[in-house]
Amino acid sequence: MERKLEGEGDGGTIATWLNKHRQMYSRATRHPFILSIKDGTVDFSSFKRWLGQDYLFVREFVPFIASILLKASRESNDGSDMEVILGGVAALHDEISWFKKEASKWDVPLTGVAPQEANKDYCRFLESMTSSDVEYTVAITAFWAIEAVYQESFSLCLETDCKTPQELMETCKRWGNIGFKQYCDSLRQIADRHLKKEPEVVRRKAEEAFIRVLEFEVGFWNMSNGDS
Ligand code: HMH
Repeated sequence: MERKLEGEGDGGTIATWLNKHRQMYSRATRHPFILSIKDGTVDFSSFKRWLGQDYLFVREFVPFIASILLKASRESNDGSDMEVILGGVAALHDEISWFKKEASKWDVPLTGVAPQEANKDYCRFLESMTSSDVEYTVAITAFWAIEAVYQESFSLCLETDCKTPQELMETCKRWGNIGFKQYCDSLRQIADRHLKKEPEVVRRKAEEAFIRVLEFEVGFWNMSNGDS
């Protein structure tokens, strides 16, 4: 049953939220750390800290995605959601190999590295989202937001006239490329399709999860920059 949701245009729930929370979204996607990559002034020791910490994060991301895959498989639909998420799992597998290669290039150790506070907080949130009590719609909204922040951030560093250092181009392309953008758009469509059907209480939980992701992303960038 289609119903008109209050205060919502035709762009969907996420468009409404992006507009409502645009300041926070922009803090996450145009963080000084990303802007420093874009203008070529990035401190390489910050980049290396980010690399080591993000590897730890990505490893924690695996059970999170697995839990979403499980929830998607239990949804009664044609299985198209599951294929998109499965694509995400495959990309993550590749990403872990990439982190190892990149870390050895930069002499960043990956074993025995302690997660910093902001990373631990974020990973705890991921873990909380794996609970079977968390609705599929809420989890997939968080998933979309996590991927979208990286996509939007790193694609900024690929715009023309950027001074992104050559050594960081591969990193920026990993999340800033058009294929990753299309994948994020597919996640957004899935989230929007489910949000439309949910009662207000679940929609509110999903909005809350979206906002928390933005806060955690800002915290993660601050930590990478050495500001926390
Ligand atoms: C902190 N957010 C963080 N790390 C990532 N690798 C992504 C998002 C995207 O996968």
